[in-house]
Amino acid sequence: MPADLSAIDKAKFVAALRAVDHVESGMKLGLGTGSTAAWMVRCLAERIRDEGLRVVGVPTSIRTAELAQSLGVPITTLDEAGWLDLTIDGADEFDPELNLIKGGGAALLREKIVATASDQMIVIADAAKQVAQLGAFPLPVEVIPFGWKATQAQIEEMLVSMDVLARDVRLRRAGDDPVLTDQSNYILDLHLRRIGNPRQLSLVLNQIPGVVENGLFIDICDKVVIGHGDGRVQVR
Ligand code: ABF
Repeated sequence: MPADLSAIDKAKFVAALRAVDHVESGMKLGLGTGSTAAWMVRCLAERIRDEGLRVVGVPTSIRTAELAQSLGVPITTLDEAGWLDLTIDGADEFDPELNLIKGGGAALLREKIVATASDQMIVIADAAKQVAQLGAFPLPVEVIPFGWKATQAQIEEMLVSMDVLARDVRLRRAGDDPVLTDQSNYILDLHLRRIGNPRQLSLVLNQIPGVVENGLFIDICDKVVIGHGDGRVQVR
């Protein structure tokens, strides 16, 4: 274990390390995005260097691709790889049914495409990501820039019609500019506090013209590896 890790980084590292134990030579992997997934890429790189592990990864973001390349983890495209054996990725929240909110890193579209093109998805997360009910984390929704304000208005109307209390629906900005995803789309963050029926909300959101994808991952995650600041690991 790297020295001088903060408690949160130790939690992320031990979760990543345990998840990488599931990786075998010959596997085609989905490589997640975010700081926890970055530890996973580093752990993979170490096994490739120390054990000669033979794997290829499909990155879920440009930044994960750059990290993997810098560390000598072979990467390819999803079209080249076809079906994947295992995707390892982070999450912003997970509930008792292992449903997730993802997209805090604005990578949810590629993450969902890669995760659903895999035999198995393992989420790696620090214990703070565990919730009884999804929604405290603002739900990211990827929308095309064309007519985004109309899309936002339709989302707000839909939430009212579903009696979903929306404190706010906000365009994600970096300074004054909208955040652009790797697909050059925008992200709207839905501040809902709690989501009573995530399955229904996910289905309805994606029917709204202009919505590309949302950050609810329903029935996609097979296992969550939970890291704790004291080095303990739990598997759900
Ligand atoms: C990515 O990892 C995003 O979908 C999610 O928002 C993020 C979690 O980031 P971190 O591991 O840095 O907490 O998959």
